[in-house]
Amino acid sequence: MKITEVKTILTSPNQNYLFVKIVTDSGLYGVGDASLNGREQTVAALIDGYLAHMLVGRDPLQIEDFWQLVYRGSYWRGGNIMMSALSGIDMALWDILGKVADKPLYALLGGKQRDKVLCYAHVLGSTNEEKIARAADYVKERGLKVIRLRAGLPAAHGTFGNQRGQAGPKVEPWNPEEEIAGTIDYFVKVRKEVGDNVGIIYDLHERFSPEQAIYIMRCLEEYRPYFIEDPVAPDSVDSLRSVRSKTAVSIGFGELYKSRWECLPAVTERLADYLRCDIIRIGGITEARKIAVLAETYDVKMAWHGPNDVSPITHAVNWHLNVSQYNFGIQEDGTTDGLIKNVIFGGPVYDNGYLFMKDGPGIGCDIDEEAAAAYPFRKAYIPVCRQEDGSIHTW
Ligand code: CS2
Ligand code: MG
Repeated sequence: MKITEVKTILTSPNQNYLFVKIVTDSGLYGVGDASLNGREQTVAALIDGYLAHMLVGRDPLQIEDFWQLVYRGSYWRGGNIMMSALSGIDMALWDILGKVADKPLYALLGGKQRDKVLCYAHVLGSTNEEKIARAADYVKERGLKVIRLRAGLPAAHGTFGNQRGQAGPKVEPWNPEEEIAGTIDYFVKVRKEVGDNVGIIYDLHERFSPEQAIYIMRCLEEYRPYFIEDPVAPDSVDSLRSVRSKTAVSIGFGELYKSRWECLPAVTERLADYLRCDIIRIGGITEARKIAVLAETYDVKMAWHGPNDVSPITHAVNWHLNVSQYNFGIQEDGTTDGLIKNVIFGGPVYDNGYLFMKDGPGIGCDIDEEAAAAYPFRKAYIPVCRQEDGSIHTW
């Protein structure tokens, strides 16, 4: 079997996405997700301009070899653009392998250890009052066992605040004292609203300094967070070490990691209880299974990143990894029932706090290219924060 064509598909139903479709001379093809919110066109250019030519004519089942060829063969290691491109291609190659073997992806990873996947959803809204009411509704009406709150008062409008067709990033204000007080107040009110038997994750979204994060986490300790996510930015491991050494609540970390090697301190020093790598950021399925085993070795659970700016293809890959891994922790369910469902078919289905998927070969998703073309790509940017003095702050 040989690869005959590699397509990149940019589309913008409810949000921008980038897909990879790899076609073989047998007629079988595989699909992958290479979406990188705010930089999709650059990833597509890398695939179209450099990587596609390296794939055509290759045996699609030589997956690991291609991964090493791109990661080590490029000399310039990794980075978000390279790893997103590699991840999308890697997913498509595993999808082809599953179709050749006529087995679902989880069967290629060692088979199921569970049939359903515990998940959590984002509680979003434009005011705290709205979000607190929605949190209660999610628990009572949708049966969620765990919910996720996010820093940023109020939450950005639109999908992560990015409006398509912008000339540049939307600017949101950042006032640390207001945010610290608001974060604690919001969490306490949600805890009172949903009771003690519901897990509450708070994504601090890399926005606080170590001392601010330590203060917040100590204030929240008595309210038992399920985990505090991204208390600090990933750039300085010492910041995470400082937070870990001075707090006693679970930490989820890692969605911004771009390689297995970046994960090492958080895993080998147990600076995190939940490792939250993103399959697209980290190098796809080939890399994800290695990272899960690394984390298992240090008793760290996996909580793969699953926002709504990755597609049902990535959510499906998360699901296959989750059912087959021993050290599965919990899955973020940022899936959207929006227009993306007109473009990508298949993927996990939510029911009463868990995610399920029906059996099928490979990843279990497909793409309607005509439907994708009906939603032309429109450049969008992730918002930025500026402080009162006008300086930039992590969004
Ligand atoms: C967030 C993400 O879900 C999360 O954990 O950190 O939604 C993040 O804001 C987006 O992926 C940014 O595009
Ligand atoms: Mg996050």
